[in-house]
Amino acid sequence: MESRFMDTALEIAFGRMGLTSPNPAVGAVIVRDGTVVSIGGTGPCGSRHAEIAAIGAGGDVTGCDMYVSLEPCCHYGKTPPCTDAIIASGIKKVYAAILDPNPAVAGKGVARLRDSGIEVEIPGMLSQRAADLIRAFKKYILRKRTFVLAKSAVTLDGRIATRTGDSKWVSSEHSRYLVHRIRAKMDAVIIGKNTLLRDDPMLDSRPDSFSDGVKRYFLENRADVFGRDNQFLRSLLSSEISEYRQPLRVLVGLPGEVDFSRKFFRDDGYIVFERKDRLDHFLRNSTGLKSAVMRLNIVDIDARTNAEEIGLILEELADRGIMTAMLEGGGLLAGSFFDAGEIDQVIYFIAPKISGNGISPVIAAGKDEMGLSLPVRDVSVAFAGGDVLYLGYKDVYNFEMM
Ligand code: AOF
Ligand code: ZN
Repeated sequence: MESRFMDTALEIAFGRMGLTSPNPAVGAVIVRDGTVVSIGGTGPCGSRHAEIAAIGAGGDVTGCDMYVSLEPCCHYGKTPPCTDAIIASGIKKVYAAILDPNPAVAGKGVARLRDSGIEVEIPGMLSQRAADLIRAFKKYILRKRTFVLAKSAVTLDGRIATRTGDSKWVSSEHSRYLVHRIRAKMDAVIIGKNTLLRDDPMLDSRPDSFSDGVKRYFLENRADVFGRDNQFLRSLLSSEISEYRQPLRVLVGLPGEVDFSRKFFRDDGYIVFERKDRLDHFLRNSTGLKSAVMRLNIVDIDARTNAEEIGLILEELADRGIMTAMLEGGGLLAGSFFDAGEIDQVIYFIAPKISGNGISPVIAAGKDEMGLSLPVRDVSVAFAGGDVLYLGYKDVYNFEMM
């Protein structure tokens, strides 16, 4: 096993992230005698899988090895099983980084290959890196809910804005550039109505608008990752991202007045969620809002509690093929996801400044004892300009469950 080939497969997988949902992004590399013969990545959902792309690009691959970032599938989904194509191609050995958490596959792909005489190895040391690329898929496939990344830029005293609400800017240009790169990998970004009104954000991915100095900073050997060697973070810092996908804009909570001149409403790439009881109340009390609501992409949520509301929003998004979403403000929005137990990942940019007072990134009901705080696990840290980028997850990636 040569880990450099799996490095390539993982890089390809990262390159496809955000372009395949709700299918996981996978990379495959075919090797003969220590030389790469062909590579492939997962196509848009419903089209070909990474292994099929690599086999298709490889000519005669009899006797070759395949390195793939996820166990090859063995079921008929929207496409036929990759295992059958691998068997037919004459590939003699498969290195798979991790098992597929999809119960339809989950080890059966490996078994199918072995039954046909193909040697399969799962090199454990690479499983961790592959796992971080499919965390969202795992939640999606096992719970049919969208994976939530809570992103914040905070001061050393943990504020996302001063006491007057000013927040331009907490973090460095380098950090903001990375946020645009993260957006390119997200299926959706979510804001609350206060952020809509106060910031009028675009919420698109515009890394090209940053200076060459910032772009070069990450390419010039500053891309060290400390703590867990997280593939998503590693690639985020230094890979070329050639395709910038624009995420769906999601607004949770309708403001009392809908101002269509907000950038959020500039085209159809948005959706608004509001609780059914509140929407009915609004509509009874405002004729203006009634005509505005007719023009909105709005989904009403029939929920009685906050946790129920957030759960239904994440199920509705998952139904629409949204596998990943990033919370982009403000504190109340993150607070309601926190209270609902639906923050799966955090990325905090910690800026070297102290504001003395101001707004918290998570305004929730809170916990009475420090021991009840949400633990953040599998932590990685990197530098972004003068800021520290801190990344972690709610859950430890559990390989045994699969
Ligand atoms: C692979 N290679 O590149 C990906 C896989 O509906 P389908 O046919 O597209 O199958 C989707 C399932 O296949 C998905 O839920 C996951 O288990 C697996 N994804 N498998 O062999 C790939 N993206
Ligand atoms: Zn497949």
